[in-house]
Amino acid sequence: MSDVGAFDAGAARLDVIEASGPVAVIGDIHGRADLLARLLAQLGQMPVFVVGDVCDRGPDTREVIEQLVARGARGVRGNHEDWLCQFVDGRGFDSVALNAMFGGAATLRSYGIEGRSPREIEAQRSKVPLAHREWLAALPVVIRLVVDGAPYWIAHAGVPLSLAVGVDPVRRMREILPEHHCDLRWSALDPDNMGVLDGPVVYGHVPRQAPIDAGHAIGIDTGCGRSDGALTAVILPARRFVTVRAGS
Ligand SMILES: [Mn+2]
Repeated sequence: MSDVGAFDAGAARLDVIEASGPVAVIGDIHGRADLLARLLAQLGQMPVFVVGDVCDRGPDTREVIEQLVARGARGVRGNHEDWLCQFVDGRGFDSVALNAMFGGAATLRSYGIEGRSPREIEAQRSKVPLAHREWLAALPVVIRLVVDGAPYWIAHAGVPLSLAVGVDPVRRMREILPEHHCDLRWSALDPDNMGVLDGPVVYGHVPRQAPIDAGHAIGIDTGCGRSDGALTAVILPARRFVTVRAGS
């Protein structure tokens, strides 16, 4: 993996966003532009956030990011955005993306980028439109989302229990991010091993058959990008799930 120390400034950023409900937080999309289009149509005009992992595996990451840019969606970066942010920022291509399990070849294909060597791939970076590069570069690692005055958190892999945040969670989060931001994108945790903050943490990262509301943590990765996967959003503050699946 890429060296944590080389990661860009956005990687350790927390954004605080205030919104009026309802808002939607969308789970891992993984290149399924078809499911995203159907989900966005169901969400109407409410503000949209993503929990990260918009890219890889599914066939059309380019169209996913195009829809998210057009929709004014914001969100956090997932572990799958690590290589893509690094690539589009000009910090080099990490060939871990070509691992079949990781699925980055599909992302490159969606942008018309051919070739197998890092050098060949890096030479085609400009095939990713500037608007997409800017959208990716702007993704923080954590969002504190205040909906109608009530706090929620968005972090791709949730917040580990060991990093549980104390009386001033925003300050504490900013303190832990420089050293621990990777944990918030890469840890594979179940809700029992996640910290209890001052509001629920909406997370993705670990595919589940159905979304889960565990009180302190709301898991919304329903395996989008896999053949039998579905795409889920949670509507806040109602904590209602909306799921679309292929062929339904
Ligand atoms: Mn994922």
